Amino acid sequence: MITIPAQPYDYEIPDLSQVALVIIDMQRDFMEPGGFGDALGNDVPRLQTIVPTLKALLEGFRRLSLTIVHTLECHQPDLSDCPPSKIKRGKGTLTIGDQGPMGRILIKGEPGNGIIPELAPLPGETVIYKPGKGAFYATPLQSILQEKGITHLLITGVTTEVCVQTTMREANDRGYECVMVEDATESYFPEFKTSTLEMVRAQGGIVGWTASVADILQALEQTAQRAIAT
Ligand code: TIU
Repeated sequence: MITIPAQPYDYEIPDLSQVALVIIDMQRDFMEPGGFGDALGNDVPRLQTIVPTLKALLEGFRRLSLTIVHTLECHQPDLSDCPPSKIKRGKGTLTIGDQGPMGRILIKGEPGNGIIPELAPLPGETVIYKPGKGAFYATPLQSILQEKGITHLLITGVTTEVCVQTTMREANDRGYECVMVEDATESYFPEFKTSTLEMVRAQGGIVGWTASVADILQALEQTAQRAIAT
């Protein structure tokens, strides 16, 4: 059993084989000027603060050969998977499918839709392309997790109260034991990040737990070292 200090109480994982790191939408479209987040009028550079901590967690998972899932919010070039309501929403300077400085906004395969180079997936890591905010809607994520025997998810990425929270709620309803990683998720609105973390762990962990990268890494690495020693 792996025990991670967390809120509202310790989080336990029966075995390292059962946990996955889920990295939500660390894409240029949300992280850099000229992308979708910027077109919606957001303070885009503030998302950069989590890159070093999230990278440390990703590298820890790679060192321990644990399961890693990356997601990207994107649409087909013909927008056949994008509801008209989503295209109309926001009244930003550019909308989904429009040509921007990094290619077409939120379109799969465009330069601006890719994951930032610091966190680029490696071969063997699962990559989920998702048309919605949640990572389970219209994707093979649940069947992939079932096939791998994953029951516990450490959820990270951007933005805390949109795609990260939606994914965590979808996962919780599907029976996964979820942690939202406090210093590996960020929002354009600092108060929304704080509120989301509080909402998740209120009422005895109604949606799950929150924990820090340092506490997670320490617990996972101690367990792996114990396994080597025995
Ligand atoms: N706008 C915003 O905060 N987020 C999104 O549109 N997508 C994700 O959170 N990935």
